[in-house]
Amino acid sequence: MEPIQDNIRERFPLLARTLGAYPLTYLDNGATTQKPEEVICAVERYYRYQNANVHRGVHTLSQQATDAMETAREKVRGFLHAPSAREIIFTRGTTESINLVAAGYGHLLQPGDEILVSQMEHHSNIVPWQLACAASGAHLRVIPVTEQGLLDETAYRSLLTPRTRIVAIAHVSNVLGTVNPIAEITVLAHRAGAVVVVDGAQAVPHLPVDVQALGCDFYAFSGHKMYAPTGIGALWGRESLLEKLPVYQGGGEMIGRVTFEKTTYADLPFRFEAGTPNIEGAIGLGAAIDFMDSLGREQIHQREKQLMAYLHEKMSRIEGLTIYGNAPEKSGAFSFNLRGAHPSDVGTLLDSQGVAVRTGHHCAEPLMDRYGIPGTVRASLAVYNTFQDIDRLFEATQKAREMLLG
Ligand code: C6P
Repeated sequence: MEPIQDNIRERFPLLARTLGAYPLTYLDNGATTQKPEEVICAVERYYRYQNANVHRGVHTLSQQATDAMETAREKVRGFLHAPSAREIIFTRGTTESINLVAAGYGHLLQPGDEILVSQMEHHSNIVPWQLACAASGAHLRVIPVTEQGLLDETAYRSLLTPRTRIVAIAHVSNVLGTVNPIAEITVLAHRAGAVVVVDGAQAVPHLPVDVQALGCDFYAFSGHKMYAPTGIGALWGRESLLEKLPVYQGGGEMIGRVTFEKTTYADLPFRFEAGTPNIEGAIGLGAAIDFMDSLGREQIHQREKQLMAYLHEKMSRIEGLTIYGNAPEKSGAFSFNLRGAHPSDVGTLLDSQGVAVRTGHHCAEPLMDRYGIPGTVRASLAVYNTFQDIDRLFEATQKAREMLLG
């Protein structure tokens, strides 16, 4: 496949916007990406020509909508290289996917069991496990992060015991950009008898992901960070584990037979999809997967790798700039602070120059505590970013520095 060119930007209508006198430099892709024509058109097409509820009607429209949704499920299966589409559950996104697993384990865990999370987790991969601990009497244990922004592997090994039932870990950190070695983490966790739940929110937009090669047990992600609409995402789970997981929500779609005395549940994956699903979201997600496949997942990875290397090299030239996260394998997120300046002041001054970044704790407060900082400025990449975007970030940061620090 051909390397991706800068003209990929033309497929994203929003990127043509200007902000005042400045062209938009969109570097907040870790929060959400812009959407290509293909995705916008797929959603529009659904509403113009296909809209109907799914899995319910015998009429033609309903069958077509059902086919479109199930085709999208198959695309997600292929996207993750999962063995079966029965293992793909549509959710609102990463947060709901992790809550679904954690709520189930809240019923299965015993007092004294342990759940391991890392210090670099997003709140979405902490709070659901705290709730599972509260429900079950299990304990949360934390794998520390090194100064460089890596998981402390020695600590991880010593935290793994026969009491460990779950290891819940980000594939890629939304703050540090660190790519965690999921395959190795999983081998060790399985040896201890634990299941591995991976938060893939910041990985799927950037890296080819193969859940069978990773060996993990659950994998969660959101569509909106990978060019799809908001409000849709998926959970992949190993069929043998999903079969044993208590249901998450009750309602229509998820049942086999309901009487007042007893309700039986539908087969996988529908037993975890109560209520009318986000049909247009699923179709949009399918279109986003087609879009990424048309570029090549490896080509996306290679392009962003070059951008990340340039980002590091260029921003390191700024005096008084601290970079958080210096892992050898890093993807998506680039966090920094200017010595003596508050991150939100820097972010506001960047915005006034047309550069959109995120500032604050990035829903990773324990990680901020680890570094003793209130927050960072975070530039995060997508496939449509260019070297010129990084030059603009560099110049705007230099200017912000002069304005704030003289
Ligand atoms: N991080 C960011 O700017 P949802 O909101 O469910 O789509 O994704 C939650 C989530 C879970 N894990 C990780 C690693 C994430 O980065 C996110 C979302 C955004 O970093 C918004 S806080």
